[in-house]
Formats: sequence, structure tokens, C-alpha cells
Amino acid sequence: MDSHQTDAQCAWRCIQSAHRILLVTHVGPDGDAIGSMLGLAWLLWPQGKELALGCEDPVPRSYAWLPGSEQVVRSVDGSYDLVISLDCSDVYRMGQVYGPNVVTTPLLNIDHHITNTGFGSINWVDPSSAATSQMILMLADTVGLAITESVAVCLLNGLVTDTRSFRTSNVNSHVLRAALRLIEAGASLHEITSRALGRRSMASVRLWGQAIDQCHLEDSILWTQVTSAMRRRWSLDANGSTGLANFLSGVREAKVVVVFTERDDGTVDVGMRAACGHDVAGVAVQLGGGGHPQAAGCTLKGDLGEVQARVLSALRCSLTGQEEESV
Ligand SMILES: [Mn+2]
Repeated sequence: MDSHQTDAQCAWRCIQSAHRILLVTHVGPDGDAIGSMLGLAWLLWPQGKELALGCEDPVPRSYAWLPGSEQVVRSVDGSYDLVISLDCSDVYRMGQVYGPNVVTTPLLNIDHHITNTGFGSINWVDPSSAATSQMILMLADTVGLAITESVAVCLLNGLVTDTRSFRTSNVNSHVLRAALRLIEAGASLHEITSRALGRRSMASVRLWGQAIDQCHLEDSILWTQVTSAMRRRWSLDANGSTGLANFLSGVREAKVVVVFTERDDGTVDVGMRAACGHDVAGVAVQLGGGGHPQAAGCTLKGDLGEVQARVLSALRCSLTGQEEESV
């Protein structure tokens, strides 16, 4: 048995000893957040566990078709024997769902971000996994749980979205084997890729158009912004800019891409992407966020202009440092 399986066994013992369990995923959920939470729920329901599924923000439209998505609630009360955080790199990512009613409850932290702060009472953090959903599949396989079609669909959704359909640099034979297992268990790769990655509203394309029109490229840093006024113009919430940073990361002249999205609560979401050979996770951590070397982010308080100045200067510094290191 390898160390990953030992970690999975340990997480499973912790889950087995609990009956009422709160599953929590991160604010502004992506396909892996929702997929890993629902996939784990579909594994635990047949075990007779009583579950609550919490996420501060609503399930994005692209993932609302996943089985069980209607069970996800935005606030929870009551008491639990165990809280399981999924795909959260730090305690704040759980948002308000991690409220006063559960702060003293044992917390199992299951995540694949290299920047994970180890905030749980038990931490199973595996940066070699391409998605938290991949870890949930490993958990099921290690302890011998059946992969039903519902489990498979949710977990493959996580794997597909976090790897942008198997295109990221961390995709290896283990990732493809995991995907194969899920497809064999009944998940449709075509349905997931088209629903999760291939569909968007006309309004969001218009918003992208406006944001792309306003792109700046300086010192190999490509950046743009999505202001509250732009989102109002196209009647879009903060999800309207989802995918834009990934799209821009294809620009040859850019080493780093940043999309600043103004939120309604006076904060700015900073989504960063790095070309291969560069790293944005360091800057994200420095600014109180987290992520992966090639894709990371943070949320900062303050006026859009101030936040931009702060982030761009941190990125310039970091890029200079990375270049000096590589010579
Ligand atoms: Mn993830």
C-alpha cells in the first residue's frame, strides 16, 4: 500500500466514525468543487450517512444538471459529527458555511492545492492529483466502494474542468486512468465537456468581448478587468468572467495573465494564469490566496485601481525573481 492509499484509509476511518456529516466546498465554486462534493455525497448516502452539502455561492448553471446539485444549500445550522472540506486551500475558502455552529467540530481537509494551509484536524492534501475529484475516486477504490453512474458523472466533471479537458501540464497516465474508470462506470465525456466547457450565454460572450477589447500587455503580463458596471450592462453575476483567464492564457506574448473581477461586496477577485515555466501560486499566497503553479488566485479588499497596482507590482517582482533563478 502506498502513502496515498494510507492517507485515503485514514480519511475513511475518520468518515466511518461519523454519522452526521457536513460537506463544504469553496466560495465561487468551480466544476471540481461541485463535482468532488457531489461525488463524495453519492458515495456516502448508500452508507447511511446523514449529509448536509454547503456552498456559500449558488451552483453555477453549467453544473446544475449534475445529479444531487439541488441538495446543495447556501447556509447550514445544526450540529455535525464531522465537517469535510473539499477543494479548499485555506479555511476562509469555506466562507460563511463554516459558521459558529461547526468551528469546534472535527474537520477533515481533502484538497489538491499545493498552497493548502493544513487547516483541518486531519489533512489529506495531494498536489499530485489533478483534481480533488481524483482523490475521491482514489478513496472509493482504496476502500472498495462501488462507483455508481452518479458518482462517476460528478467526479469526471471535476476532472474535466480542473484539467480543462485534459490539457493542463499535470495530466499524466494516472489522470487518464481515473477518467477511464469513470467513463467505464457510465459517465459521458462528451456530455460533460460540452456542458461544462463548451456552453456559454451570449451575454457572457459580449462581456468577454468588452474585457478583451480593454486588455493591456506590459512586461509580458496580460491583464484586463471586469467591472461591476460591465456585469450590470450584460446582467451577469461574478461568474460571467469564468473561463476568460484560461482563454487569454493562450496568448503567445504573455507569460502571465490576470483578470480582475469587481465583486458587489467591495472586493476584487484576482484570477491568474502562468505559461509553462512560470509560477503564479507564490504571488497568490503572498496576497492571501492560493492555487496551483499555472492557475491561482486571491480576493482582495479595496478599489479596483489600487488592487490592480498592488497585484501587477507583485507579479513584476515575482517574474523578475523567477527569471533570475532560471539563468
Ligand atoms: Mn480543484
